[in-house]
Amino acid sequence: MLDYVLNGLMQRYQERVPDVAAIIAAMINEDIIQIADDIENDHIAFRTIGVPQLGIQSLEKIFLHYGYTKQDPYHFREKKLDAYWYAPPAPKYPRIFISELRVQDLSAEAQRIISSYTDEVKTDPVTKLDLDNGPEVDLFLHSALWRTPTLADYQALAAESEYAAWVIYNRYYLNHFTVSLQNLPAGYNTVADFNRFLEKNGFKLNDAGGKIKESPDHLLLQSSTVAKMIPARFAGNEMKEISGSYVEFAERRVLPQFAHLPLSEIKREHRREGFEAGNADKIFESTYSSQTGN
Ligand code: OOG
Ligand code: NI
Repeated sequence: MLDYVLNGLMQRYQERVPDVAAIIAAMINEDIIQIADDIENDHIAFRTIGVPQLGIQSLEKIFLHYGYTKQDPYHFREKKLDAYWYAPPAPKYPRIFISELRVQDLSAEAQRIISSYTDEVKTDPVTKLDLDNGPEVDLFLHSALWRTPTLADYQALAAESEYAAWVIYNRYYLNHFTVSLQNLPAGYNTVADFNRFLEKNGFKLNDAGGKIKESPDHLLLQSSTVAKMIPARFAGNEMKEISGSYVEFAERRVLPQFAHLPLSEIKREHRREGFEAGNADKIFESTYSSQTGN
């Protein structure tokens, strides 16, 4: 069931984010990988709106049902966001990062706009799903929970929270998948090297706080592309280009207590786990106008 749901998410995401196929093609062309399936997916991420019947507590039910376990919380005061990460039931599956907008921290006007949409969802929709029915869950993750927003509402929200505007339009569409770098061939297995490869191939990187986001322990390094603009149809057929999704890259270094192990023995559990609030704070901006330039 989990395989079905993850495949559905990745398929829609690839269709919406041209950088995904382009990065895979560039990696194959440079002999970094042979086929797309050689890519290890470090994690995927979702964005949600923190109202009682939705938000993290609703969406997480799907993945908890499939054996994911809830891990550490993260807080982003400035961006008015909270998040958790979830460890997968087996190492072959990606970690999951779910964030949620702290709606109560926005202005009364933004809260009014948001609830005019989210009030259409009367009760937690996940409780009504048959989570053992893959196609049903796949359809839920890719269908509208509320009416198509107006462009005016989208723009009013964006002025206060670009995250809010992104979710009101894009809903549960996958926000990114993450190419795991540490097991790639030498020359491509660090964020520094991989960024060089990406830029040589014309991909635009998020440079908020620098192109390499590094945890204070120096063990988790991340970078990401800037989201491409996608044509969006708003209520009344108004069209406007808005940020879609992006691609992330992560390098997890070996923990100091396992530094003596030969590389051939290094497994996932020997490397840095989890996420880093300082890195994440900047990665969120991959869809923000400060990065997209729109
Ligand atoms: C998530 C940003 C944070 C990470 O790996 O720290 C993140 C988002 O843009 O929704 O992905
Ligand atoms: Ni991420």
